[in-house]
Amino acid sequence: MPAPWPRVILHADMDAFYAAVEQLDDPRLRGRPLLVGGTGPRSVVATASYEARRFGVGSAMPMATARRRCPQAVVVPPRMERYKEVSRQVMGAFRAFTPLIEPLSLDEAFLDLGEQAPAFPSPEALGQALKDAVRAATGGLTVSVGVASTKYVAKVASDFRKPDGLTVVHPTAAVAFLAPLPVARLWGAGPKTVERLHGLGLTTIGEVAAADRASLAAALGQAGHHFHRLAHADDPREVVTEHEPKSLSWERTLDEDITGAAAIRPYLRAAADEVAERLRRRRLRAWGVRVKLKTADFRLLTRQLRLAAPTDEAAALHAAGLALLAQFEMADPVRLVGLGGYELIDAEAPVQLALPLAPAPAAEE
Ligand code: TTP
Ligand code: MG
Repeated sequence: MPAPWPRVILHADMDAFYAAVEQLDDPRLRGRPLLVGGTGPRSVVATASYEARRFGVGSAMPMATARRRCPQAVVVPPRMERYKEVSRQVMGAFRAFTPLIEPLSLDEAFLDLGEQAPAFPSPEALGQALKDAVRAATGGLTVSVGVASTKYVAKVASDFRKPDGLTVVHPTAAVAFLAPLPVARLWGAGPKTVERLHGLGLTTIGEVAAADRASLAAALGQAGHHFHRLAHADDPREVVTEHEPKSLSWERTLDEDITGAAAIRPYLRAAADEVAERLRRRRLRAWGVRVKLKTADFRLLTRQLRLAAPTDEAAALHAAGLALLAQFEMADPVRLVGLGGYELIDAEAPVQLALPLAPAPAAEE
């Protein structure tokens, strides 16, 4: 991955999510206009398949209107439990890339690839790998992905070529990427803001970027500063995960460079023993296992996976380490080997949850 990326942030958003799940589960619905929603007089469309969107129907439209515009559409009621299940598969696929995930809804999340990004040859390869992982985890669903160095630009980018899109915006190209887009694409700009911006003669994001910040602030208050910064692709917001990522790892810089999986394996054994012992000492278990290699020319390569169950056992960490090792291309000499556990949880927690409720003491006179 080329160096000039201060941060590598992905935004991923499933395509026509509820409708796509229905088409996945029922092949007869594939390729057809489909509306997901109720059919009562006050029902609205939750989402429409892309085949139906051509007829000008979409989310939040009254179902009656949508059916008038697209009478040939099949209408199916939502199955939330199933969408939640697929959402877990999708988020699980994301988690194999990074523990730094900020889900925004069932079908959408930010990912901060930080440490993991150097393992990919290019941002395009990274985005494609994420799309492939989602397709594999769900049995065939597509996701649109934006790759950028800020959350805002990544979000706009994921929407840029929907469905099944992949848009990479290099940090140096971000301002030019945003410039021709309408001001409604400024994050946080609702209809009122859009009207005010239009009133100032500003219809594109580029025009907002070129506008005088003081007059924007005079017209819009604090929001004026905010939109001016966004228009300059300036968005320092971090990807916020639910729990702080903690990890425990072991790594060694070797006295001599080594080459090939056979030479690396003994270090993974030692690392697994050490990490397991430290996990047990702190009463923690790891959901994730990561293997890190640094090549003789100082490239940092990582592979990680999420276990079926959290562990503090050396054998499980070692097995995961070996599986991860097999995913590297082992041609180059290596100067550092590491293995870590991440996404750590309290070892006691699941045990306590599994305990049956203590029976209430029998009342005795
Ligand atoms: P979105 O990601 O906004 O829409 P989408 O996935 O259907 O289509 P795309 O991203 O390709 O444009 O929302 C995700 C799901 O949330 C959507 O499938 C249905 C549900 N939803 C509603 O129930 N009501 C709504 O008004 C919206 C916008 C979404
Ligand atoms: Mg979506």
